Amino acid sequence: MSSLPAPVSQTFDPERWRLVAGFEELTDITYHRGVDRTGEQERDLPVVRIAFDRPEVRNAFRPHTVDELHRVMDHARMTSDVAAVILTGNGPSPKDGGWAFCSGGDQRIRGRDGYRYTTADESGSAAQTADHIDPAQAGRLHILEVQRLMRTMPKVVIAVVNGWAAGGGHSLHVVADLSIASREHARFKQTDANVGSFDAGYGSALFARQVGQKRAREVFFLAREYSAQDAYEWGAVNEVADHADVEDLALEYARTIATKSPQAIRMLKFAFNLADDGLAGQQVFAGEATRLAYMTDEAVEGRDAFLERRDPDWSAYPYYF
Ligand code: S0N
Repeated sequence: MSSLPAPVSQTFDPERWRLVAGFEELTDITYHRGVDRTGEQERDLPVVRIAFDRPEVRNAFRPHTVDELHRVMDHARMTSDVAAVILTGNGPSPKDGGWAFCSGGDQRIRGRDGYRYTTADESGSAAQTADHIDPAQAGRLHILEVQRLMRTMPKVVIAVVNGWAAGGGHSLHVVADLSIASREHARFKQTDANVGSFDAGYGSALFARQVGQKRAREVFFLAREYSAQDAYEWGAVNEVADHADVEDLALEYARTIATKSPQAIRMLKFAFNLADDGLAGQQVFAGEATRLAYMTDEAVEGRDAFLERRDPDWSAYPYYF
């Protein structure tokens, strides 16, 4: 039996998780694999937990946070026995006990010319000079790449909103496939227009598809604060749970999803996305359809005919079943 991981959040149960090997050096994110330790042998569960780990700033993300988030999300995407990804925020804040899912982009390091921050600098200070511009990061809104990854990965992403979901953090919950909210601590607020930013993609347009145009415009234009119950009533979250239970509930969702056909879940996710994602959504759906088609005898006949330098014989494959 391996030793238990350090508790990274008050809602985190070390008995249920192990650190993912190769990701020990993360600073802004924690990344764990679900485990079942109830039997003789420790057994991996088909779920990972990704959490923002900057509770002192309500889990705001700086460029380095987004780099790490993208890396672990992509690892989760490629881990073939992972069916679901839980995205949440560690907490509470050591400063004031406040809870956050994510409060969006770290406003201290947002610059007119894009991000002027290098991963070597831990200060997060706004006083960066041209000397410190990292060309690989300047001006990048690469949280949008994370959004696209969440949207296109063939797994179910479950947002556990255990505190503030504000600005770009609100958008991440919108992009997640499912959301669970803490009855006591989840708060929703779209602050983008307060700080001169605007998620004019999924964060607003997909949100409007979820809750309706009038409500979405209210949320963005007025930047009011809303409770878990409000979000539930709009259909923006799937379930409201006691704060102590939100992660258990997410694990239960993940374990249930893992009892379903992986192919069916994947095709359904891409089908749900298709209309809203336009040709990019069609491409993702079509990629899966093509992959399935390659497994048919008909497609094998086409391939073999080419390799054997003969005309394909389609006679066994009807135009109508
Ligand atoms: C979340 C809010 C509502 C919580 O209020 P509460 O509970 O009263 O806590 P505070 O006292 O306000 O906060 C506690 C400490 O945390 C710091 N802090 C909170 N949020 C941020 C943040 N986003 N960036 C930096 N620091 C943050 C507070 O300053 C405080 O620190 P101390 O203890 O030192 O005083 C409330 O905190 C709030 O409204 N936060 C700001 C939310 C916000 O406007 N977020 C940004 C919105 N826009 C985006 O996210 C767009 C994406 C984005 O910015 C971006 C992303 C990638 C690339 C570029 C960009 C870009 O636009 O430039």
